[in-house]
Amino acid sequence: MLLARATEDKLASLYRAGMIKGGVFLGKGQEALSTASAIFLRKGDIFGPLIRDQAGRLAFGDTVLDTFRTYLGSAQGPMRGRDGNIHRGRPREGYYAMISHLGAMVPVVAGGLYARRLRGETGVVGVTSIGDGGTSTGAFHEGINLAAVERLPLVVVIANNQYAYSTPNNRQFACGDLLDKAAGYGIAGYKCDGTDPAACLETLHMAVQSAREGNGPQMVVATLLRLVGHGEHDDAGYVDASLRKANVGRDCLEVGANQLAENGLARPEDIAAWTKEAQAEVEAALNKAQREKGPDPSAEEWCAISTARLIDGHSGAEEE
Ligand SMILES: Cc1ncc(C[n+]2csc(CCOP(=O)(O)OP(=O)(O)O)c2C)c(N)n1
Repeated sequence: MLLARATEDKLASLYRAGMIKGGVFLGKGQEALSTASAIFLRKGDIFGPLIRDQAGRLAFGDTVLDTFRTYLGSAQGPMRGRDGNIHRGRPREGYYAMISHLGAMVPVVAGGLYARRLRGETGVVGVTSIGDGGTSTGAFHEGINLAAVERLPLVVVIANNQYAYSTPNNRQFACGDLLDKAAGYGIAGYKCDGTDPAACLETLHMAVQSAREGNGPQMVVATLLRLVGHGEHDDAGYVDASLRKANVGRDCLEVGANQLAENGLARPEDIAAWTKEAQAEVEAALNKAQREKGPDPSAEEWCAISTARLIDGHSGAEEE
């Protein structure tokens, strides 16, 4: 969580300094949920992150260096400097590159799980994330419906951050609670406080374990507030001020620090030291990525995405 926050703070300042091309979408306030989404996955599992999942990406094994390489367009990044900032992954390792069309990751991860089943692999779990807005899309419905009928080991994590971009919940869905959708699909559902790291860990542990044990798809709905705009271009002026002061507006990093202190697991000075460590790791990765070259279209295959090397999860830069 600390590493994700330090990484994203740096990305925000690079964006403001005009050093990043394209959008920057941050997960501030969603780190507890995002980390918990990926931390119980093992080698061989599938993780299909969404825009606000920097923390989950790191928990699944992505590196801060690959993060900066992608944002700065380094040819040594996983997408060889050829794709958008958040569309990075290593598909062969079960780390799927995000698709911007909302909802699409649900059927894609469901399809990945189905393919594993056909290959005879067992005990695999796939986790994917979606926002409250994304739950209104057809792809979300189709993906979960298929997973439910096939009883695929899919965990769908819904971050209800109160707004779909600037559209509030009451203009987005008419069911009393997003969790009601789980019953509609005939799958298990859990609710949790997305600002509470211990609650997120407990809930995701339960959901991932249940999917792994063969109980079919699991839906987790976490309530929180996005502490930044939809993207760095958005000042989030539409957010109701009372929400920021409410429980839902708490910063999960502060909640986590208090939980650690209350349980005698870490003192504030430990957290300060870990924060410094994270910042140093971020600086080192940024310095390295900044010195690397971008792609050279005249020197390599233009359609990078179709290359076997990329699908294999190698940047190709290792051999250069
Ligand atoms: C199918 C589709 N429709 C519209 C968009 C444009 N779009 C990008 S983000 C967004 C809002 C997403 O809301 P939510 O899922 O709640 O996520 P949040 O940004 O609030 O975290 C929209 C409408 C899109 N990417 N895909």
